[in-house]
Amino acid sequence: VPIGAVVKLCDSGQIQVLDDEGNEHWISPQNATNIKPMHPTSIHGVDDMIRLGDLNEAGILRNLLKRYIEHLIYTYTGSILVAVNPYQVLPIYTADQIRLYTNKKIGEMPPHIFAIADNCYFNMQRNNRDQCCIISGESGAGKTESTKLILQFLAAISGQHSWIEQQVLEANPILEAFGNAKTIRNDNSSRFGKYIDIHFNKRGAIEGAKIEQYLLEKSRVCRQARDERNYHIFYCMLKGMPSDQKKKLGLGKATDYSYLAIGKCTVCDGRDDMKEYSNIQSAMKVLMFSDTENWMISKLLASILHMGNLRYEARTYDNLDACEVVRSVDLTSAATLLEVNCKDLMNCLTSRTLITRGETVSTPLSIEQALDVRDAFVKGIYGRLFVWIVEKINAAIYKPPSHEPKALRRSIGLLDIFGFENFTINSFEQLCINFANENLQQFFVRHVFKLEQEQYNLEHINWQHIEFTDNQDALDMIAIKPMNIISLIDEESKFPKGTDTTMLNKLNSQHKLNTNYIPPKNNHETQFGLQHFAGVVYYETRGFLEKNRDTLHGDIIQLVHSSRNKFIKQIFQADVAMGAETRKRSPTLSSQFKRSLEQLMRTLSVCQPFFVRCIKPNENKKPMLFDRELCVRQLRYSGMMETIRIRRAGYPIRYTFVEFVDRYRVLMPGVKPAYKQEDLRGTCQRIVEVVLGRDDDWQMGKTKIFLKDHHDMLLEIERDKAITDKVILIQKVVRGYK
Ligand code: AD9
Ligand code: MG
Repeated sequence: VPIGAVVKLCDSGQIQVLDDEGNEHWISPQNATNIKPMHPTSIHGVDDMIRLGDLNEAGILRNLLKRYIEHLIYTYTGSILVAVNPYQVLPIYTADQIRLYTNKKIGEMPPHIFAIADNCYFNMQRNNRDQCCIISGESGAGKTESTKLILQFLAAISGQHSWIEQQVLEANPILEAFGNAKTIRNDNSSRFGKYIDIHFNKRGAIEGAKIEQYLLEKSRVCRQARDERNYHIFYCMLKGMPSDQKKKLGLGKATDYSYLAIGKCTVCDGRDDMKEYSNIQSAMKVLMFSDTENWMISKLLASILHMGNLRYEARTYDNLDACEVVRSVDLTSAATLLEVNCKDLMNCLTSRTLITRGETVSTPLSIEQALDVRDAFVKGIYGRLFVWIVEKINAAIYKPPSHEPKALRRSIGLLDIFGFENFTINSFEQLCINFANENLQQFFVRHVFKLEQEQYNLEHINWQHIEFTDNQDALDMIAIKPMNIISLIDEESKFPKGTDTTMLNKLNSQHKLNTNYIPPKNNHETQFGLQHFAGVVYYETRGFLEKNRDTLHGDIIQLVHSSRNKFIKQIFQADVAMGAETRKRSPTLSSQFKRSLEQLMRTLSVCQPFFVRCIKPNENKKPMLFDRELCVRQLRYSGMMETIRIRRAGYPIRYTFVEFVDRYRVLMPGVKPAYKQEDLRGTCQRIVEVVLGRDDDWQMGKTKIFLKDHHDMLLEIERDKAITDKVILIQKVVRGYK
């Protein structure tokens, strides 16, 4: 990637330059041909990249770098916000800043996440339409922080300081405690996706919200990679819970538990688990978790930790591999907390009941099988607990529409999912995460490139087609076309004899010719690769089917059924009610996930979207470090070049003639409302010509007028003025009569 530099000295043909990263170079005349002068806009940078003179990768990159160094982390591309993670607390989120950004047009103030939030809010009211904010970027890029900032802004300008606003805000610490964890990419990585829909009443005040969650990474409860942690809540509980309570639960410190110490990392720099615990506790109070419920949750968490410490010994019965749980405090503690019979728990964890020809027989499990059963049980508990917690939060914050007609209620949805991931070893979870990101990318591509250009063509305006990279093919292969990857995995999961190997074979034979599929190099390899929009990821297939099936065997459900712990029974209620046969046929994880993503995409497609593109400046979680290679890669795959090009050439603001005349006729005295107009198109044109000038770059289509973002700002400012003038005039008239 070329770098920007300033000439310092010219000496006998040699040039000395200082580059953007502060390094000095001497350049000889032979090499000087590689040097290009910079466009004046690039030297100091621009806050909207559509005004960039050097519209090439190097120019874009330099613009972001230049601004980043000055702590200007936000940059527009039209109304799309690019946010580079500062990895430090900047003084730009104060109450004063909120006030400064309230009720402003995009472009009136320097780029800011608050401007996006303000515009969402304004658009919701102006257009009387639901809005959504799609926040994308890879793991650690800043999606979750951006989401919180938008939420904070919306709560502030909705302006009631009400209980419900506080509840909506306090949902976050709870969700993060149970659903976020330290990974090598991000110390507070979201291991689930969420869509928060915030509801506003007709006066624009927050009246409630609803949270949708997607696919928590359950495997983390039992296993973490090196230098990673389990979910925050475990460490917080062990650090923050009063000792008498801990004693009742038989708890010690984090390093005592194998589920918490596998990653060899039980503390996280910059996080105070003890303080977090008290924050979580108070948030739970705000969201109406009762003391009993809270205690029940702690009991389940503790039982998980005890179960993780169980030790097994191998045995052989009748030449069959079998095992036993070594009797220990952990075993009795787990049984006590789960309120089940200790012997039953032990049986469940070491054998399974099979029904053959109407007879029930108990077969022993090998150590490996037994460990799998235990882990499945633990994941089952944690996953259901998480779902319960989200439901509990929704019960507090979600208010079904009252008798007011539905049209009076509007919403802003914030989408914050797990970002694109590529680890050394990637599994089923990463496939789901990356599949979700492909979906979001397609939503972006569709909205910014496809639908946009379709409109221009339909309306017959002057337009030069802009090429873009479409990830539809990859998405088709993963989840859309017949025999797609997800459906093959699913089919194999339902097939009783299916194994990870037979699944891989099927993927290979079906997709080996697809350019987006990378088959294993030989028969021994268990990985396949996919070319995602954000790069190639290799997936390790071992364990795929098990994770996708996500079933608990009947003995475990039976055990839960026998428990005297009402809470665990409640979170397993649906499973207990189901019965063995239905349970076997219950939908797999990937099919559930696929369905919920489709639902999400439908929801988003009826909203007016805003896009925030988060960029991760370095892999070290460090401030002021701008890794140019890393950044350019993200800009490239997110289609930033093409986005700037289309936003620069395009007309993101559109009104039908009726809408336009009715909104802006105040700008031209004597213009009648649209319904009284005969020549709407002509009137429209007259208004724009007067306000924006005949030669400016706007266009009249067949049924709509096409404008630039800055036109919108200008028109709105003029309109505000005109209305204020009118009000003043009316006041004067009224006073004059007195
Ligand atoms: V993941 O896909 O959930 O793994 P995110 O959500 O994109 O990821 P997150 O918002 O959690 O990333 O940001 C990572 C870290 O960067 C945060 O914990 C902060 O320490 C840091 N960050 C991000 N944005 C900001 C910001 N605007 N100001 C200060 C920030 N720090
Ligand atoms: Mg996140």
